[in-house]
Amino acid sequence: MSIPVDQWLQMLEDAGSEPTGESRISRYLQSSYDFLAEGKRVLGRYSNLTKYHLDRFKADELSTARAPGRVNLIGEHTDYNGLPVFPMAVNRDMAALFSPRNDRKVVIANTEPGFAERCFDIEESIPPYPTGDWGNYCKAAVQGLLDHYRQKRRGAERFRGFEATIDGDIPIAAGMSSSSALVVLCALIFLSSNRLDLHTTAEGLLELADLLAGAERYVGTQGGGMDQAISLMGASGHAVKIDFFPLRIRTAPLPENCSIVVADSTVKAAKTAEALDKYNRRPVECRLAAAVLKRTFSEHYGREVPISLLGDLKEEKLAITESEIWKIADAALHEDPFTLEEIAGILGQSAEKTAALYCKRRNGSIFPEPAEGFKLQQRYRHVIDEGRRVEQSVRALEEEDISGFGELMNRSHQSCRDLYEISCPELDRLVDISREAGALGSRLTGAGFGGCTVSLVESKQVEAFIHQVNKAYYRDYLGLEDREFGALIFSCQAAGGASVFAGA
Ligand code: NG1
Repeated sequence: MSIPVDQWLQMLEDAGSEPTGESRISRYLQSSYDFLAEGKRVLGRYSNLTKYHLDRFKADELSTARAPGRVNLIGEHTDYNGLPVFPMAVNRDMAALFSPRNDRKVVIANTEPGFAERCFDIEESIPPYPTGDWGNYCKAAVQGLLDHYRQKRRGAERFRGFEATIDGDIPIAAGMSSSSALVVLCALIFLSSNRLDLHTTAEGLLELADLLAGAERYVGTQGGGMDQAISLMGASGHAVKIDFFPLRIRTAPLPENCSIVVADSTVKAAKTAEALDKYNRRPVECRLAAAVLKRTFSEHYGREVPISLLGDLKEEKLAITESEIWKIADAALHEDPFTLEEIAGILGQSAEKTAALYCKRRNGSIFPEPAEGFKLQQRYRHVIDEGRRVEQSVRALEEEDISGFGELMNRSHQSCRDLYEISCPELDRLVDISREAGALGSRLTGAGFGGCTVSLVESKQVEAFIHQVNKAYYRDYLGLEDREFGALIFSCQAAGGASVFAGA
């Protein structure tokens, strides 16, 4: 299935001399990247990756794979609540060269010196590295697939490992999902190394996306399934609306006269233990809000009303009219934060049991009650309204109502800032500056607490827009020198989903 190294080198050379040529690597790269616009950069990257890989590993044959990052246009923190998101895959990715091994070892090197090589054995239960270690994303993918095939009784004990060199050009810890792209990439490498074909059909991709969303919890986040799904199923030139439980996708063309500009606030949204707790507090609050609502609805109707996620508050799911749903839900959640004691009282059980049911971290420890209490009403309001904004945004794009879409993005940011409280002063400033610089809409994107903003800008204004943001945010607000901020703001193209090229 793999390509002999000399053929690979020859193909890279052919592609270099003839960027739009018909060689197989050239065709693979063309279907994965906007080869005409950035062929030179792509080839430079792959040449560098090849050199690194061949210096490190003794390979006679090679395969390659890539998994894109994403920018979420709207729909923040809705996925794990069972409500839709609206991201696009971007032309920034994690790419790898790899070869299967004959034993059960996984060896991963990285062209980035900050990511030291990792090596682990494929075993029934793979012990994680310390929290925050990059190798955990690879372990997450391998463990997830092992568990999947073990359940299907597909000879998981015979799986073999691989050696790979990885090169990423997605800004790290910036809310563009470099970590999920790494999970998806390692999953494709593992599947291809073991001649498994889960990723080769449309239904298989949905199954794989679901499986990897669960698998990534290995690293300790309690996130939803947006990032893995969009990395696997991105569509060139399109944003993708993703619905959950069950996972479904629908593409919507992006307007040709507009660009999507991503700007890094430079505040790192790294997934350290402390940052994980900040992030995970939101899913905890959403689960508590859903539990309180389930109890209230069930008492009101004298039957068990099936609410386990905030996204279950739907007429078709509950067999209750929309207007009744909102009347009861709005009345059940007061504005003042809830104490654990009060929630336990509503649920008719002890505080200990409530904490054990709804406030557990992945490692089994209990998430502590925040000093200010649990802000159930604010979190509920954001999630429900944000889900509606996603539906409205898809319609706006389909009707080519660009300013309507921009306005929804602006409202989303406001809600992320005031109700979900996942913004920070730098993101707020960057969003304000972006709007002053002509963005039709601008908002934080991704988990929040730092990372990037996404702005919708008329294509003919992009250059002036970037110039003004450079000046007002990076130079005047952050006090950076010109040479320091070249790479921090860029417009990105909607790219296709992850792929493998094994030469077959
Ligand atoms: P990022 O920005 O990649 O940390 C996280 C979650 C998403 C989603 C967003 C917020 C993971 C892997 N990703 O994304 O599922 O909940 O936050 O919309 O947990």
